[in-house]
Amino acid sequence: MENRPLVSVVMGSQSDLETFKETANVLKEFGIPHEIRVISAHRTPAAAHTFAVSAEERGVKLIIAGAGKAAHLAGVLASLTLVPIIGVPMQTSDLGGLDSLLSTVQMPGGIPVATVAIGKAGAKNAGLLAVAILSLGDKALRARLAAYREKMTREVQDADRKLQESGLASA
Ligand code: RP5
Repeated sequence: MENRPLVSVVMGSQSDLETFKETANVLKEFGIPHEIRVISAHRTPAAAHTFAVSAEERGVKLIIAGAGKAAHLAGVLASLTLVPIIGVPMQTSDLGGLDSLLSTVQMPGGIPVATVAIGKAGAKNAGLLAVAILSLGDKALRARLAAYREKMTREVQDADRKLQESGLASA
């Protein structure tokens, strides 16, 4: 039997999937049981409602939600559940994602959406933030997150060492 998802990843359109692959890759890498859904707050409002009000009883601990333009998906879901929501603003063609950013981050006081950066960097960080939150109650997961950070540190150090050895770094 499939593990029950701890994290739900919800996007407003199939066109957001390329961005959310970044989130899925992180959750896969850390072995977090998750589900990925396409649900739109304005095109499928009844499905958005059903999803949000049933998330907690299905065992979902965190929702990562993202939509583009002024779609408000993360805020709408947040209004319907006590499950914490991480919002990912999609990059857009007209305003570069500033529209999505403002519609996600500027929630009026009372219903929070923890918003990450626009686009792929935000989608990746949403996954990592979910891992960090879940690792508060999971020592093994915390150790894997620490190892992930250490690997990043080593990669930067190696890049710097190679640059210094290349002769290009000083004149
Ligand atoms: C939002 O509108 C979606 O999240 C997507 O980012 C944007 C455009 O959607 P499509 O017209 O490509 O389906 O609801």
